Amino acid sequence: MSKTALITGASSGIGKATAQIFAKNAINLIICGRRLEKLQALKEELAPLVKVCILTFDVRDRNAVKTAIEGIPEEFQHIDILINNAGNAHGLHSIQEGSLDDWDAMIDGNVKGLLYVSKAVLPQMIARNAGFIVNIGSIAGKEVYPNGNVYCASKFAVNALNKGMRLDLNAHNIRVAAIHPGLVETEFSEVRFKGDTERASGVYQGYKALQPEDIADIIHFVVTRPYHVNIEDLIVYPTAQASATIVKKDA
Ligand code: NDP
Ligand code: 8X3
Repeated sequence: MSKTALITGASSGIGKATAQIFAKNAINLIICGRRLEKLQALKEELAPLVKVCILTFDVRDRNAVKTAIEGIPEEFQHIDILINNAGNAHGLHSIQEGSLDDWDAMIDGNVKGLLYVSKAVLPQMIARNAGFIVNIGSIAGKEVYPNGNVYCASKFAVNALNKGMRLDLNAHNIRVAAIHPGLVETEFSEVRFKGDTERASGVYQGYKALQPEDIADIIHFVVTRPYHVNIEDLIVYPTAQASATIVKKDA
């Protein structure tokens, strides 16, 4: 029987690439995000391959998350795989200069949003005694870097929640895994630098950054292992990157 995956943050970057590789491998999709037009274009692209359902909600809005997921059409209600991917960094400032709005966006989106979505999806996985949750963390959840403060804190929280879910869901036969990428060339830096495309593209210049497809490929590998295999924690860097702050760039 074909599987169904719910992917948050499917309108761009890692989430979109994951939807694309899942579709090529016959996994039906529930694609989520706030930008409906991006999700519609993705649905148009992938609908010839698999069944696709669009959900638009802001992961920070607990009622919107609950309503959207409870309202999923019948044929998509059996969710085998949840990819908790939605998230972003907002700003790159010292703790004394950071903005409260940016902090709220990161804690509410990256941490509370992941919790709201998981809470809404879990009951049917627990009822079936099966399921797979993949949490997209970051190397920022393993190492704090200068001016990363609150984004790093949000991803350290994802790292802790991954472990917490793994412990609590063990009795329910549910697999839980985290993937922690280093620098991936997506809209991430454009969001972090609030539309400053020059500064954003500079982040990925002078070396070969990871591409969203690289992470999507790994996510697909992780979720297609035999059921008794759980790859719990993976850190993925571009070859040019040795730590959050050490990147070998062309002179
Ligand atoms: P993108 O900015 O390309 O994609 C982010 C996705 O998250 C978009 O689809 C966006 O959809 C969605 N999203 C963001 N905030 C919300 C929200 N409040 N409600 C609903 N959806 C939201 O970045 P990436 O693909 O790079 O990021 C995906 C994940 O990977 C994030 O969790 C990020 O922290 C993590 N990551 C990224 C790295 C990188 O270097 N790029 C490295 C390590 C981890 P929309 O705007 O339509 O709502
Ligand atoms: C994204 C990677 O190094 O910008 O999580 O935090 S980094």
